[in-house]
Amino acid sequence: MKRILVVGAGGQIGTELVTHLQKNYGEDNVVAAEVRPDVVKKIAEHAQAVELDALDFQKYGETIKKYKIDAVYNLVALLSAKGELNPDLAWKINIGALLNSLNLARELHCAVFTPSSIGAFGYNTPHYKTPQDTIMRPDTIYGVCKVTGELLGDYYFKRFGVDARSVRFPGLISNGALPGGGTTDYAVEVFYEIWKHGKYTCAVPRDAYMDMMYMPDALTATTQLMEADPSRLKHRNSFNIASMSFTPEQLFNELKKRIPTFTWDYKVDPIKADIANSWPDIMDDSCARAEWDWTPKWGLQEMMTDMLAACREKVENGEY
Ligand code: AKB
Repeated sequence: MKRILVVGAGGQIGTELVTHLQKNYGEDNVVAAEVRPDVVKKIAEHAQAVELDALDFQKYGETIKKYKIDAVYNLVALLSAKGELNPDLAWKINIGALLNSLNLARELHCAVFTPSSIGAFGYNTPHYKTPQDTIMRPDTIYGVCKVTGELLGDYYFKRFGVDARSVRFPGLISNGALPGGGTTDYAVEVFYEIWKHGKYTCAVPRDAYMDMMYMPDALTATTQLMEADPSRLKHRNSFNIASMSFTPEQLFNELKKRIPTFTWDYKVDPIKADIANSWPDIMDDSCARAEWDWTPKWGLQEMMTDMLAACREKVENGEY
């Protein structure tokens, strides 16, 4: 059985990916690495956990060796809106963690998964049915890091044979750890605020279409791609994957059908507005479907039912 190291395990994706990987590969074969000591303590209640700063090359390498790791899932990232507030730091963290992952994978013979994002695209990318291979000139430092990451992943594969694979995640909707500093965070926050205050103030413009995905589909996509037959992969870094796309106004209207007392307004953040408007409305994921049988299972209505129930419970238990 493969042994896996998840780096940045305490974030929105890592929190749920660790459990998903444990189910697929067994608890003994998954190690969760995280930089924040308090979060490491929490993870240690249900997984093998280590404190690790992904920018510390030596300790990162020692961890891979100690646990005899076959595949690294590098989830370390400063997200899009937060990145615009400190571009230097975003580059340092996002590219630093990626380069360490790729160089260690080269040296110690591991596979690497690093998420890319809809953030890899920009204003001059076709926004409707965004093709797999198209113009990539992002307008954010987050996007610059994502495009760099995609290119480095393919370079390390072609030049050094590192098995690097990746998907371009849409905005991820989940009820584990909260996202922090993304442009698509509104689509998570609203599910908590609806139960807590019955109203929500949205920082993204009402008509900004963006691809979104429910976390269970994102987790399936991740392991499915990492287990895909390499001889079928014409692409590697990185695959468009899509399942739903909506504007804030459309989501809130759907929520109001379920909870008629729900109200909302907008206090648009110009940074988030600019980012949201530069990203695709909906991506074409036909290459992922053809090359590794990607098929999403969660649509808007099923996602809403699940999210409303899970977030209600968390609010009622005082966890939000
Ligand atoms: C963000 O909004 O920054 C992320 C993303 C889409 O990559 N959720």
